[in-house]
Amino acid sequence: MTTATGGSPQSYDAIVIGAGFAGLYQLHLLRDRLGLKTRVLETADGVGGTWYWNRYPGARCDSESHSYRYFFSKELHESWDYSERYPGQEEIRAYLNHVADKLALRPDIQLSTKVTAAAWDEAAGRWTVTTEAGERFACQWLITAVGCLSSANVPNIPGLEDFRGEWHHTGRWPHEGVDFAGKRVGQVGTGSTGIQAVPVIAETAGSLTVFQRTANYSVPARNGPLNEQRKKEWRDNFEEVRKLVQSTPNAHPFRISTDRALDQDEATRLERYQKAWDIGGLRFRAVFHDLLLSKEANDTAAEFLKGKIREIVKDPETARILSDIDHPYAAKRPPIDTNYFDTFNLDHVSVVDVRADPIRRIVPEGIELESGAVHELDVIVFATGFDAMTGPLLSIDFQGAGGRRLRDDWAAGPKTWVGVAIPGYPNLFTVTGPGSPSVLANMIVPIEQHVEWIADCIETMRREGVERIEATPAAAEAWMAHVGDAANATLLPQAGHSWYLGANVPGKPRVFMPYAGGMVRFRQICDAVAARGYEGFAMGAPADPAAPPPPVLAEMTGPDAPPLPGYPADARTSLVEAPGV
Ligand code: NA7
Repeated sequence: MTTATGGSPQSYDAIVIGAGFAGLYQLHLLRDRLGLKTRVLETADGVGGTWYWNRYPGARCDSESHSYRYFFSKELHESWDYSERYPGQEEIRAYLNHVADKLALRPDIQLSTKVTAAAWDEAAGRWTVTTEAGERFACQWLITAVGCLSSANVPNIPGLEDFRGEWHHTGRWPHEGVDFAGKRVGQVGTGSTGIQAVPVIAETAGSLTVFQRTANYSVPARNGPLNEQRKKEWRDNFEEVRKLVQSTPNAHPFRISTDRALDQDEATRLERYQKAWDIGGLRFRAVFHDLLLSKEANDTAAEFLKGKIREIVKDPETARILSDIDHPYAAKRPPIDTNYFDTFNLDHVSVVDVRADPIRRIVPEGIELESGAVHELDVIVFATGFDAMTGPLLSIDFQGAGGRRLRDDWAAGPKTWVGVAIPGYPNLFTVTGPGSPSVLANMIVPIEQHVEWIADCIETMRREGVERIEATPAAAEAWMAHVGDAANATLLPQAGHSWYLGANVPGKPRVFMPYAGGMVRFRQICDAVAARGYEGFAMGAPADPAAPPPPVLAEMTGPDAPPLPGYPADARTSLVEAPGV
């Protein structure tokens, strides 16, 4: 392959950034359906996206394996079985490698290539994409498939550079693994990742100290192997599972009950919670319809789950710290686990409440708290999450029409039209960008929907001879207002420190980023946008800054919105039919 570090850039119809679930499928559609000369640029030296990087102990998907796979091809579906109820990191990576081979995608994927900048050339009507190595690519369409959770958030704790031991962030885990045997390990962070990692690290560590800033709920995953009959069932029921995940608001393969917690007597409620606890996983969220809509309803689930922590954890002070949870259940992403709380019953595992006694700094020997206490450590694991949703996009220096910069345009928070397009950035599409249901859903379903919508849009442009497309500022303003309204109709913003709001990254604007209106509604809105000739977009000319908001949004979300397919007629009167996890 020739490269161009000076002179003319290599020319493509489309460049896709990222080779995870989104990038692989986008390449397949653009190349094999539309016949576009397409190239995928990927930082890593393998495909897999988030599943390439997140190799920390216990890394596993919280979506059930029969739903965490592509649904666009029955043949592809039938060519792969997962082995467990929830797929582990290595198996998902193996699946994506299998897909890359099966669809012969590799020749058009350039690995070890980090995109650092992309600039729109108005005269040429093309993007110029620049990599860290100085290669340049030109393309008419630029698609980001960079994921929502790929910019690791290593907290800026003073003294880290002086630490004598080793430290790792879970999202940038060494490929050769980390040997914890007999070592004093400290883990910072108790989100979904930390909760998965604790029991596995504890298996070999000499001691494990968990530094908890915010206590968290967790429901047992009840993971286990799938027997041959189950595998066959998932293979044979492709159409049913596909229909199901495309019809639920959170794109998981189970329905959210239409019953309300507050309509039940206490005994029935507890029985339902216990049953869901026994079944395990994110299904707990689906027991009642009103869990994310009413604080009073949520309190009943929260109390049940806190009671479980106190029941499992033997030491009363440890149980108190772990169950001292300050936010409604599922207002932050609800973790699921394998033996998380039980692990604190082991003699060599302890929790430190760093809300009560915050981390002051890192010293050569370990972690020092405000009280002056020093925890001596050989290894620090940062399970401290990500600069979510905007981080991966803003790590690239996007320069749009007239030299405007995305970092400036999003200084007060991201703005997209239906999660896929940004005013001022023509012919740029963002798969699961801010404003997409993305992380509030089983990611595969929004990814497939976006990727297909983008391919359809480009196909339409080519058919109609339209060279340029750009979201209007009014459409993005209206969409982000709607994203805010959808979140505010739920308890989601009540977890003030969640990464949904950007609150986990100091200085990041607090804007609720994912769309909480549900995947079914979202798909319906996107379909209407396309069917009405791409409303909210300027086709073939720069967007008019004075253009009014697109009527499609008000019509699809207002009181006269069409019913949601498969839902009761009155569902349309509620902005949030039933939000995602
Ligand atoms: P999360 O959910 O953002 O969790 C990060 C954890 O790290 C959380 O407990 C944070 O506490 C904690 N944290 C972050 N910075 C610090 C500092 N400086 N000191 C102490 N504790 C800190 O990330 P995950 O990787 O677990 O999960 C991300 C998503 O990946 C997950 O939701 C799935 O969708 C997959 P805080 O709550 O901010 O007080």
